[in-house]
Amino acid sequence: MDYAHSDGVDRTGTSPDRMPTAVKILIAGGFGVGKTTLVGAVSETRPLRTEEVLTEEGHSVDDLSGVETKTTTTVAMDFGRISITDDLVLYLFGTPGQDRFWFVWDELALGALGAVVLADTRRLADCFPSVDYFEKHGTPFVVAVNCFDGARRYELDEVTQALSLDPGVPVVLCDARSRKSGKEVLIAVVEHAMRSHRAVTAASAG
Ligand SMILES: Nc1nc2c(ncn2[C@@H]2O[C@H](COP(=O)(O)OP(=O)(O)OP(=O)(O)O)[C@@H](O)[C@H]2O)c(=O)[nH]1
Ligand SMILES: [Mg+2]
Repeated sequence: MDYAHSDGVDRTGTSPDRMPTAVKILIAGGFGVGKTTLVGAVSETRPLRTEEVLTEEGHSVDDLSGVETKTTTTVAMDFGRISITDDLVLYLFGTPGQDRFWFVWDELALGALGAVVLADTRRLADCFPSVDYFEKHGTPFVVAVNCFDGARRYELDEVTQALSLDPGVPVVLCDARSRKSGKEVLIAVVEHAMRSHRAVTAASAG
């Protein structure tokens, strides 16, 4: 797919100093699902992180099952940048995974073209709040199942059913540690968001 021209704008023959289109994508999902890992794996610039150390005192509120080796958590956001083509740059905003940081979501979500909801099949229900949020706000999103070692593999349509997703919501598998895999997820969300925005535009025109 040629993203540069998919918005209907003819940019052939434009000057070499033209600015690429920049879009904002959110990386969301439950606690410890790999959001910071994904942003770090794909970002071309050194990612900005806001990590704090998980303390003993927090163990009663932070459910570490499945991610027992985790030592830090995101308290505000992750930020990274990746060029998909010469004409399209994505700015990635990773959300904090814990409920007590919900208050930053509305700020982070402002102006986002689309979102990735990362899911861990060992704790699938943890991504319900993210799915609910994007459904409620009409933000196009894809669900990316982060394939942790040893986690049970599910069929993609089992994930669709378990999360009661609209059948139009793409579900993909990924490895959040892999740049190639992360980039494929981002291409999936850009394609889905463009399809959704075109459908909305067509419906309001006709
Ligand atoms: N085996 C495996 N480990 C992973 C994968 N993705 C992330 N991890 C590990 O899982 C832990 C959690 O990853 P983070 O990227 O911090 O998760 P997060 O979603 O940003 O966490 P919060 O910000 O606290 O919600 C880290 O120790 C990662 O190294 C994966 O695909 N496979
Ligand atoms: Mg994080």
